[in-house]
Amino acid sequence: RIVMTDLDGSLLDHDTYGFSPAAPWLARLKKLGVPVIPVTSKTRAELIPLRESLGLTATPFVAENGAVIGLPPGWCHARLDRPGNARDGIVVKHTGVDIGFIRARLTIWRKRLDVRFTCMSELSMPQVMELTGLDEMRARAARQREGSEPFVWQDDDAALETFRLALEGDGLELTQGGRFWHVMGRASNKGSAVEWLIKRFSALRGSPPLSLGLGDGPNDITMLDVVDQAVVIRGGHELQVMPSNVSLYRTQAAGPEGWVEGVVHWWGQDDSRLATLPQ
Ligand code: 2M8
Ligand code: MG
Ligand code: MG
Repeated sequence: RIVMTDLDGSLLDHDTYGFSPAAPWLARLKKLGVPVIPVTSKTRAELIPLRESLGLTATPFVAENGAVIGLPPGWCHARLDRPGNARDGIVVKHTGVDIGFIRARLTIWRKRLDVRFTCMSELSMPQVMELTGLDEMRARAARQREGSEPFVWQDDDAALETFRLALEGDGLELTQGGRFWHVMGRASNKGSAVEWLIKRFSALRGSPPLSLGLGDGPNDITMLDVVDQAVVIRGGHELQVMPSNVSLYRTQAAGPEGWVEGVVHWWGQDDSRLATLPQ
């Protein structure tokens, strides 16, 4: 078995970024050897302290909505991956388009189309902190992007559609998180990254896992479409489009309480049911 989870608004509270209601389940899954994989808009820099506090340093992660995948040593393949050069031995894969190209195209289209938006990299540090509720260290880490740029849209819906078409011609795509729009390479999204990790898991363990996915936002739909069991966690705003997964559960509770509700829905209250589920 394997868990693929969004962080903001799902495993983490939308406002406080706390996860205490989910802590007992994280401990239980760890004890059972079930990998819990963060699949998030957050950056690699943000994930360093977060994976530590969540107790998820031995599992892979998907950062920047799929643009970045990190593999810890236990998930590396002797012939497919070069040894990680970072101190923690993580092998980093960049699946999409470089941030320099993304920012250059955003600047060009803003001028040509005369549309209004502000990128996270253009906001001052106090503005990022104010908008997200992150402290200074975390806000700084959120700005260390490698393959996706968050922005605040300040124009109308029609202009957004024109902007979307323009970016499409550059091989770029938009996706929507809890507070920001994100622009990234068309080949990268949470769903593709999750499929890739499931294949890697299958190659390493000899058989495919039963996968459970949890998320609250439009950017989670591609992920919730490729897992065996899906959970849409109640969020701040109603999803316009629902995942098409037939095994879909929608929670009553939001954030980490909703996360627990979703895990319990599929995998039961107690360890006895969990232990009898297929691997
Ligand atoms: C951004 O991501 C969230 C995901 O839902 C959003 O779009 O609102 C990213 O900039 C991420 O790096 C950051 O940690 C988060 C903070 O709320 O906002
Ligand atoms: Mg979210
Ligand atoms: Mg997210």
